[in-house]
Amino acid sequence: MNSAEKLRSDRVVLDVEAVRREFPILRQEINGHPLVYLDNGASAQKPEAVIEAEARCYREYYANIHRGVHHLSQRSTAAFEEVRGKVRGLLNAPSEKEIIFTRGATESMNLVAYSYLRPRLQPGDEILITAMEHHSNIVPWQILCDQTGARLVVVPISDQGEISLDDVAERLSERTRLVSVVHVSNALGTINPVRGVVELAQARGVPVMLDGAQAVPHMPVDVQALGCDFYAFSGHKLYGPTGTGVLWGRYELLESMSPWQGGGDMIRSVSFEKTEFADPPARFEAGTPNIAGVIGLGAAIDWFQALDPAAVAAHEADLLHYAAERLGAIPGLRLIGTARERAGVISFVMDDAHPHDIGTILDGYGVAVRAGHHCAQPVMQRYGIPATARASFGVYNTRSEVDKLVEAIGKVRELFGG
Ligand code: 7TS
Repeated sequence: MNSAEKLRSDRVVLDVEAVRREFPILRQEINGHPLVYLDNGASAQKPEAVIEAEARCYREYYANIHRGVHHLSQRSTAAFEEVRGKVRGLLNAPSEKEIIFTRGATESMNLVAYSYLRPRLQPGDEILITAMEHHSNIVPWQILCDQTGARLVVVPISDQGEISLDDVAERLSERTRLVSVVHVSNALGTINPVRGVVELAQARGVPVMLDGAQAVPHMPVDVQALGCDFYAFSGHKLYGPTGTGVLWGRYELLESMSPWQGGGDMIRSVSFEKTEFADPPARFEAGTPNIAGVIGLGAAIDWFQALDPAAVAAHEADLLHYAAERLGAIPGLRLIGTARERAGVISFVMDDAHPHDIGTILDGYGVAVRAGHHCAQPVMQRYGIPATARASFGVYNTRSEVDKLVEAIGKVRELFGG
C-alpha cells in the first residue's frame, strides 16, 4: 500500500468532528442555538485551508496573471495555472487544456450556449433537457431558442422524481443538437442515469452537457467514465471561494468554438484588420479572472481530495438515509423527491405550514435551510406546490444535526397545530 492509498484507507470513515474544526464559521450560535448549517446546496462553507490560501495570495504574492515579467506576476500565474491540473485530476479529464475557469456553473452553461450551440442552431432544431433542471440549465437555452427558432424539448419526471431512459430515447430526434441534463437535482436530490443518457445521445451523434453543480461536492466524478462532452460545476459549492466555477469540455469541441467574450488574455494577436484568438482554454477566459478565488479553489480541491470523495459520498449517504427516515416519520410532512438514487438534498412540504414559515421557525433554532423554489420552478409546478423547505448536506454535517432539524420541525408542528 503506498502512502496515498494508506491515507485513503485511513480516512474511509470520515472523522467528522475533525472536519468540523476546520470550519471557523461553524463555531457559532444563531439565535442562542449552535448553528446547524443545512444550506450547502446553495453554497458550502469554507475550511481554513481555503480561507488561508486566498489570504496568502493577497498577503504574499498577488499580482495580475499572464502578463508580467515581474516576480509576483509570475508567482500568481504559476499558482493560478496549477489549479487547472488540480481540476483535471478531480474530474479525471484527459487534459488541463480542457479546463476553463468561470464564475460558476451558470456561466459555464452560458458559455456552452453562446460559444458552442448558438452558431450551430437552425430553426426547428431541438435542445433536450429534463423537467428537473435548475433555471441555469433552462433559461440560456430558451434565450437561444428565441433567437434562432430552435425548440426546447423536455423529458418528464415521475412522481418519485426520476427520469426514464425510454423517455429520453423517445425525445431524441435527428433535430436534437444538444442534450443538457443535471447530474444531481438541487431540488429533488435525484442522481440521474447520466451514463445512460450519454450512450443514447452519442449513438445519435448528439453531444451531452452535464450540470454537475450538485454532484461534484457529493461524489467522485470522472468525465471520461461518464463519456459526456461538457461538464459544469461551481467552486463555491465545493468548499471553494464564491465567484469560481469550471467548464470542462472535450478539446476538439473547445477548439471548434468561437469565443463568447472578447478582451484581454484571450487573443494571439489583435489589429483592426484581423484578430486571432488564443487556443483554449485562454480563448474563453477574457479579462482578468478571479485570481485569488481560483487559487482558493485549488486549495478546496486539495482539501476535498484528501478527504476522499468516496468517503464523503458514504458519509452523506448515511445522513440522507437517516434524514429521510426521520423526516418521513413526521405526520403531515411529505418528502418531495424520493428517487432510488439520491444525493445531497432532502426537500419537503408540511400540511399546515408554508416552506417560508418552516424556514423562519427553523432559523429561530439555529437551523439554516433553504425555503423556496430553489431556482427550479418547473419542478414546483410538476408537484403542484409553490415551494419546498430543503435541507442540503455537506461533509461537516452530522446525525445529531439531523436530530436538531427534526426537533425544530416538531416546533413548527406545535405552532401550526399539526
Ligand atoms: N445547477 C444546479 C443543479 C444548481 O443547484 C445551481 C445552484 C446551479 C446550477 C447554478 O450554480 P451557480 O453557482 O452558478 O449559481 N443552485 C442553488 C441552489 O440550489 N440554491 O442556491 C443555488
